[in-house]
Amino acid sequence: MAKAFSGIQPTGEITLGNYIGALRNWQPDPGSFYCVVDMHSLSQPWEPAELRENIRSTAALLLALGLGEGSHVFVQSHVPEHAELAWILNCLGRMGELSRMTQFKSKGRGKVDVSVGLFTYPLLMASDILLYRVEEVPVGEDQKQHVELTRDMAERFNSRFGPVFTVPAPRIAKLGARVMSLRNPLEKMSKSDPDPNSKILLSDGEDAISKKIMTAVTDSGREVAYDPKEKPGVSNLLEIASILSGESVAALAERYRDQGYGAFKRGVAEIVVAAVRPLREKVEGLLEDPAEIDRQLEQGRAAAEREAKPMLGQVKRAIGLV
Ligand code: AQP
Repeated sequence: MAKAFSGIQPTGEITLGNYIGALRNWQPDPGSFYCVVDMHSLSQPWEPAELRENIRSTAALLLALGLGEGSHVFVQSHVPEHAELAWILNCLGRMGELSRMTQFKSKGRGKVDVSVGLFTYPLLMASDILLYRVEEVPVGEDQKQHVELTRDMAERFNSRFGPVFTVPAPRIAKLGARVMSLRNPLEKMSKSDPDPNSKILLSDGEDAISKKIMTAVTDSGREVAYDPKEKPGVSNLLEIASILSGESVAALAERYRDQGYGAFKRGVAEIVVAAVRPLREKVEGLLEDPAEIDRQLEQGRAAAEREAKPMLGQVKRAIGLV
């Protein structure tokens, strides 16, 4: 199995989009590292108490997925090498390439009242990845451009200072790489979306999930068919149901074709509830044992430090700081 690194921001409660697009593809492997990237969440306004809570619940989720056993789970700010390498990459990255990042364009471009961190965070992300000599970065479609920037940074560094970094590649699933908002199927489902009905949270109970899916925006007509251009709402629900049930999109569309949107949505809700419930219960159980969470995070931190420290040392020697 290829060594992988990936991270998730504790910017809010984790959504089904995060799960389908990213977390589900994170494999436990002794050479892989998965991270709660808490420093990234400082790039947008935050509340300290909420952030503290979100770091803990996000870490509990990664541990509930079993990633702390076969691989390593840690919190980014516990390993200071991330911030140190980020400064070095800030001095090697270019304004022009960062200005082309679509996430910055959609969240901050043209506004003066946004943080400098929102502009430079792709270089912190590059540091996160490059410290661990990994080959793959399993992410959703929205992060592909940032992984490509990471590749560019690694190649530029290696050609100027010698072969220090492994050049990683994004790993993006064919289906579910961009789960869409339930309220606007032309926008991605986002944990920071203020509309609670736009997103399914992994902490949602059966009633909340059913209500959100039953009120999801669908398309005109009543035929259930997979057509992301003409029927983005129905196609989004078909993709979600297919990934979580293992049944093909074609088979699901065929079954519900003439049953109307009501019956289709009830079927999707059942599939989502069955997938989310065991995960939610595991997370709730873990959150009752904060000492166990801390113990596993400390193990993850120590493993991460063993990789990150010598890597940063090598970088410093290569660029002339040591
Ligand atoms: N809607 C989505 N569909 C598929 N994958 C998604 N991801 C996020 N939203 C979707 C993937 O989840 C991983 C962790 O995301 P992140 O914490 O880095 O934040 P993000 O990419 O900025 O997405 P969010 O969840 O919408 O956060 P906010 O609201 O803070 O911007 C990534 O691999 C991402 O691709």
